[in-house]
Amino acid sequence: MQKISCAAMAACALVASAAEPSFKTGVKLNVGDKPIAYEVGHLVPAVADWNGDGKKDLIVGHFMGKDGNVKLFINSGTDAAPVFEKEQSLMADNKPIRLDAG
Ligand SMILES: [Ca+2]
Repeated sequence: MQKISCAAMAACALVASAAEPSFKTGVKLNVGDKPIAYEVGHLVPAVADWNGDGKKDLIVGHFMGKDGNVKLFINSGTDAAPVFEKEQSLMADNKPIRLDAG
């Protein structure tokens, strides 16, 4: 069994039914040639077309202790071969969004 670091983003393709799921080996998601990873904390990924250009972007909640924030990685590639741009902090009222953990 191959382990994937919990602090690094990885994508796995579902290759069976939801009733009997089976996954292909995960691949790390990169910005440029560097994996999307954080030294500490828990990552909660979601995929959505954030900017409405028809390509799926990556949104990541990053929780550390009692605090968390939300990062956005815009996809400038395609859905089949995404190219994620440098992270942006999601903002509200000109401040990074902060989330309470728990
Ligand atoms: Ca998009």
